[in-house]
Amino acid sequence: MNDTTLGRRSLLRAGALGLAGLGFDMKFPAWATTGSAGLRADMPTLAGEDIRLRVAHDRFSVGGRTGHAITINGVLPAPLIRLREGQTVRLHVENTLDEDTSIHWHGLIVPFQMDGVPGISFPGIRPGTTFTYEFPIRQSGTYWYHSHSGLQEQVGHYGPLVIDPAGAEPAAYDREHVIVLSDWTFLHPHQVITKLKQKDAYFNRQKQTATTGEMSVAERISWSKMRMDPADISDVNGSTYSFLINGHGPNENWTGLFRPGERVRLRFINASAMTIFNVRIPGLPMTVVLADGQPVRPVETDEFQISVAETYDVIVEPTSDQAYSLIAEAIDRSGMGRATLAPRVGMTAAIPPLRKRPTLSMRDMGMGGMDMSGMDMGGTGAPAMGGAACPPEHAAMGHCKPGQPAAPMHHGMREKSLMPPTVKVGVGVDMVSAMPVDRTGDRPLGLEKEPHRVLTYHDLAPLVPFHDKRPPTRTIDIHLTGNMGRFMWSFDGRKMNEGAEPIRLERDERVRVNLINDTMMNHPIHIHGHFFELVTGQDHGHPIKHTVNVMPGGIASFDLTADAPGDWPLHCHLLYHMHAGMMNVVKVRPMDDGEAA
Ligand SMILES: [Cu+2]
Repeated sequence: MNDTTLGRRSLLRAGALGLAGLGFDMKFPAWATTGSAGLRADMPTLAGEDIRLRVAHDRFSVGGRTGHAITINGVLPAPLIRLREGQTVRLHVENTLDEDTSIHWHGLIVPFQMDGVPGISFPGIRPGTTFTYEFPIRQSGTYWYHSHSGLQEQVGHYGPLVIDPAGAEPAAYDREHVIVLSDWTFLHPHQVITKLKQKDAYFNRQKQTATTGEMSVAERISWSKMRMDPADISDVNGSTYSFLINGHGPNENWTGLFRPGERVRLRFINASAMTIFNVRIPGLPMTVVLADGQPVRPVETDEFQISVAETYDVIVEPTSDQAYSLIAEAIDRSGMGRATLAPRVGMTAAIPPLRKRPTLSMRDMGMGGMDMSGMDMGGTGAPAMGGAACPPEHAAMGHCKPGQPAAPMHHGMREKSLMPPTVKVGVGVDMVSAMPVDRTGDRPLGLEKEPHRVLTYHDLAPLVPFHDKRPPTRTIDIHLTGNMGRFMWSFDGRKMNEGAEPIRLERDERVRVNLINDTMMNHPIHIHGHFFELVTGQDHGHPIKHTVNVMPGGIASFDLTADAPGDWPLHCHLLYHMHAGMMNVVKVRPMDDGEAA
């Protein structure tokens, strides 16, 4: 069975169930209601200086089934919070659950006590209590907010946050829609974890057999010798997930309205727990104007990949009186989110079938710099690669290309002697990238051969250059490590909850951080309280981001100005990876009162 039939069949099945069997009324915020005319001044929205949010147990329905959810003010996604740069806001969060909760303001520059991470920034919000966050708004753009407690984010505890600039809007538009992408499962999140730990690739039901796929016999033998599966793209996928757009499943077909000739701004937020999406609107080019809330030089594309926790703002200009399908295809092609942009409710456009499932390449295995012919898969490694990352003195020149290997060498995937002594090599580290390379200019996984334009990080140029022009004075290597079979994830082989040493930064220090992915999965790495410059080596400058997707077997480097004193999480934003321990704390000292680390 190919992916197309799978996709069509599940769509038909869900369609037959329809919405008739729901049994209760779904409540959506106005902006997320189908047929929305977009964000308008007369729309009820959460704005002003005092905002009340109530976290509660709730129910959520999609595809004819209803399950347990945790919602904010009774809606999923949570309400849109709309603020203005320069204001101060007080957010009163009431916890009606029987467990602790929290809200983290993703991408917002706040005092660290207001960052909302239990055990790091504050104690959390106890059941039956209200916590008031208060902070000045020092930025503008598209952001979001979500629980940082347990696995609540998986069951609906997330919503969009838009900040209007104090001055002129960098991108002119006539109408705007918020597009929140997410993944929903009727399994309890703890059941998801149990299944992930019990069986390697439990949710991956698209396994490549000996008789299918495009791989040669030699390639298949290589993969099986390495005890790895090139179809392991996502840990949790469409076999359990419904992919939602603004809280609506594909058949509910959330529709956003436009008038032909308008410039329509779409604020994409990937609020998924685990799903990286490929986004396209067939027939309609998209001009990217913001990435992670920060303005970029407008760049036109036909498709972009949005990793978990990233945001992209795009402008589209539909000129004719027709509908367009908005497609958010899961990275492993196990399903899609689908919505429609149309001049009138009820209009639809063709839905492209799911494309062919991608498989991992040698580059994804961390052998990016190697000559593939003559590869020794057995694992007789010669260590001493060194110099994988850019020396900081090259950073300011903007020509740095981290991760270029010196020469082709023969390594195995499990040659742990390649790891530097700073990495703890135990059962939690099951593979090593022998030759990791900078992949920030690569097309994202699975989009390598698409005939149309595909956005890469190299296409992103900041509209306003980063304020700190100093070259970094120190380099920190962080290895993204894991044991896929046992679902263990960590930085440098040490899990957060097993006493990983915090990363200590001097206040106002400028550091180069090299994220070296020793696993075969994408990891969206996010730092709280700061934006960084993603080192792309492009003459047009380095984009300013809060989250970077580090490709399998790849290196991504960023330059950070440690200007926010406090304790800040640095973690993989795949919820179950973070939960498994792929997280650490960055301590920036001294504090204002002189407190050292
Ligand atoms: Cu991860």
